[in-house]
Amino acid sequence: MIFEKDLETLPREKLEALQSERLVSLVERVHDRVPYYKEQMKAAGVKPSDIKSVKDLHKLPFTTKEDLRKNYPFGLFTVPLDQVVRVHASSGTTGKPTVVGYTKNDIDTWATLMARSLAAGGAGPGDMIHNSYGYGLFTGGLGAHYGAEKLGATVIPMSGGQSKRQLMVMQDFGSTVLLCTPSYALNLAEIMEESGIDPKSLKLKVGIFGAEPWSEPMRTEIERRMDLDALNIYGLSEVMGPGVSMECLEGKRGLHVFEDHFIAEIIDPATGEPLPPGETGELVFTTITKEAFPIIRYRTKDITRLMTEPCACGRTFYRMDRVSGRTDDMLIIRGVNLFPSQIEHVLMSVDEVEPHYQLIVERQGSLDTIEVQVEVSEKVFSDEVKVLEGLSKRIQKDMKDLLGITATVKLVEPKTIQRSEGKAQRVIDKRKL
Ligand code: DLL
Repeated sequence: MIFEKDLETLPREKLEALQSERLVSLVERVHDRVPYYKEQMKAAGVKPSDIKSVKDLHKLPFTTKEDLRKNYPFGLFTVPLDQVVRVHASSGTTGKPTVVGYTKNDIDTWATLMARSLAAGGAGPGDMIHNSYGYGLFTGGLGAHYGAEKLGATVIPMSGGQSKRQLMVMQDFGSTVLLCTPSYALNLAEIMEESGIDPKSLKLKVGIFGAEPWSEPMRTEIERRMDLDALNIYGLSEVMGPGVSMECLEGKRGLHVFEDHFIAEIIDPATGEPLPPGETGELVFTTITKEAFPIIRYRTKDITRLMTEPCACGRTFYRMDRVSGRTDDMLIIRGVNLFPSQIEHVLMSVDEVEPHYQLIVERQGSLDTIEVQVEVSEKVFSDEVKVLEGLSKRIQKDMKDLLGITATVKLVEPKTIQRSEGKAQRVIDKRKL
């Protein structure tokens, strides 16, 4: 189902004209209202009148997480606080969080885009939306919640955690759509198996999973264990929250970017130069309809590429490929650049291991080393030492052959790696940088 058919299927020329019109007015607005943007534009030698269409976007300076921190908490808001009806903040593992604000209209736009996302996953009125994204300052819970209501579906505001209770509700209320992180979905699948719940006895038909990187084999694993279609949803607080882009059931490959609200660019993270469609680099967003907290050329640090091929669903919005990792999560192991999701990809193709893993990164001298800890099943774990050694050697060889890295592989007992209830922590970084 397409929630806003006219907009989601706009011919590209019309879409680009709409983007241009919205961009021009946005640039004037932030220039006039936010001293920070005015200074940045002055320093870059750009005037609002230089921006006449999307083609001029590259003239504008980037905004980074650092810039948001410098203006903490409300310095980049473009409306007075009495027009801000909600704030959210991203967790941020270091330093202050980044704070974002929404006007009434922003909340409504967000709900609409989340409704579009749910509809792209086949949901509609009559669906029981089981929302296990965390409620609170994190945008996942409330963002999805308002979208489900806007769609006219029934929302079950579960939030994360209390997994047994989640399963009880799923069974008793007849949840049809599951919203959570892919790592939590896997956790729920495991508890389902332990509790003897047959996924076929549930009404779940689709899962809308995001907020962290995951791989294609992980999709297959979750689909098999939960008996549903697993779709990818992407978003970030600085740009809005969940619902910036979403996969559709028809394509199930790449996430349609809601381009009437966000302009996506891919840049070379090292030089900042824009890259053509199809090339992989850092994703950059400009929001063109937000009122309280618009953002210009925000460097997401997420690595992906844009796909311009038409999609079977009829939406004209370009798709972004699944995010393979973040520039700041990239590991450099003896000169080889690597994202945790690539390791996930390799591990998932080994039958004897479970999809629970953790990467321990340490520094010996001037070199980074990596240990891949991965769980094996009870049956495999009780095998002879020789068999286990053979298996870890084989995985080590796969890592070398497929990724070019030398990693130590440690097979660990079932259930020893911490299960996630939200965003999984895959990397334990022991380097004292
Ligand atoms: O994670 C918003 C969200 C909630 C998205 C629920 C989807 C579902 P933040 O906490 O600000 O916002 O984190 C944003 O999470 O820059 C990516 O690095 C990562 N991320 C989000 N979705 C995906 C995804 C929410 N589908 C950061 N695949 C982003 C990979 C994702 N990474």
